Amino acid sequence: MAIRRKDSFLWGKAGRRQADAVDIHKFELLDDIQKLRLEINHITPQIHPAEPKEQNKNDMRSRRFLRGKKKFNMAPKTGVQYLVEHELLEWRADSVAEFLYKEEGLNKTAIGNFLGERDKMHLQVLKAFVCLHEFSDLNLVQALRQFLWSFRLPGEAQKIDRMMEAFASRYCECNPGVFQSTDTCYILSFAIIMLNTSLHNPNVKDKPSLQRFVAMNRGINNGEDLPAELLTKLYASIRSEPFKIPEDDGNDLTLTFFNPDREGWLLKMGGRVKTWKRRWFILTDSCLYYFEYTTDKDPIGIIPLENLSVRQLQDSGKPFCLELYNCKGQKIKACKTENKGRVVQGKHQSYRLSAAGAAERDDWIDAIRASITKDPFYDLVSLRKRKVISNTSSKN
Ligand code: 4IP
Repeated sequence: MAIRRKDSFLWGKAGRRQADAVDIHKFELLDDIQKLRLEINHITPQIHPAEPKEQNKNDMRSRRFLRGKKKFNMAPKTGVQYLVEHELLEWRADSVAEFLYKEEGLNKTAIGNFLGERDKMHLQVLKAFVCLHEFSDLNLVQALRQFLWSFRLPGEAQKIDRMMEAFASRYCECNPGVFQSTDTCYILSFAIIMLNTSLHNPNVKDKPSLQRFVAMNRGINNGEDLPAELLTKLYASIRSEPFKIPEDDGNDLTLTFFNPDREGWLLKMGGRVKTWKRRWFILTDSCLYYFEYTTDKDPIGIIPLENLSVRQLQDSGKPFCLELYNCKGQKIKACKTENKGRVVQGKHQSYRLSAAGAAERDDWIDAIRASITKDPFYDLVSLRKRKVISNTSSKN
């Protein structure tokens, strides 16, 4: 019994020691837990707000990117400028070109307008954009289908000229040996576009035959004929399927490509009294209309552009001037509404206009020229044909 008591005493002591050790360990653990808890509490505010911050940053970027795209669709240059300013796009030709080529939701008319600008950077972007197209082993019609679907050609002849030139260079680069020169590719591309219009526009009654298409393209390969099989294949492809044009509003490519409508503020000098008036000009249907306000329904004056020419002009009073004049030196046939509402003949020997900047002036000149020219298609192509022919005859 005594032993048992002693044992139990001994056991009790050891047990208590063990229990104490457990207690100490327990307190140590609790202490650690508490410390950890405090540490976590201390760190948590630093971790948690960081997530929404990051999240907010990303949300903000996405919102700005979307806003930039919307701006681009309304005014391409402003949109790109906005994206660049917010570091969402690099102001490098290849980055901008990739954005135009790959980004979803961009308006193809806006892309065309942006690519058509003529300053150095835009020309580089156009080049980089065209280089993103892979035309290797495609025939010319296939390549044109791809190219003409990637943006909408703007209305101005000079812009179309630059774009088709870039296209022809790229096609020849991807398919060496098919044509003897870029000019050949350029001329044939236009011939194909015209063929498309003639074959698929219901207003064109006289549909060109394959023979006529072949005849039209005689001698365009630096004085030589292109292989008949090639022309036959291209003709058949266009006949079986017209070009698909972005935001298609009909098959008439002459209309689709040449709608040089333009509007904007210009200063106009009076006919007899030489005062400058700010007027809202609209260019459409080979006529220039001017209004006092953008919202006016009736124009003050109408200038039919038939038989007129346009040129840049230095004026001591105003910068960035252009002039509409009659090549034969005659008075310009135009009409205007007088104060009392009477329509009278205009009294201008020439119309002197002043734009807000040099680029704007040049764009007006281009647009007016494109509108004056009856068929800019033919003008562009005949210019190249003359070049090819004169090159060939100077070699012989
Ligand atoms: C007027 O000068 C305005 O410039 C007119 O422009 C112009 O007519 C008149 O030319 C010119 O005399 P004042 O207002 O200083 O008198 P707008 O019609 O745009 O107001 P045009 O033919 O340019 O429209 P004449 O040629 O009508 O005198």
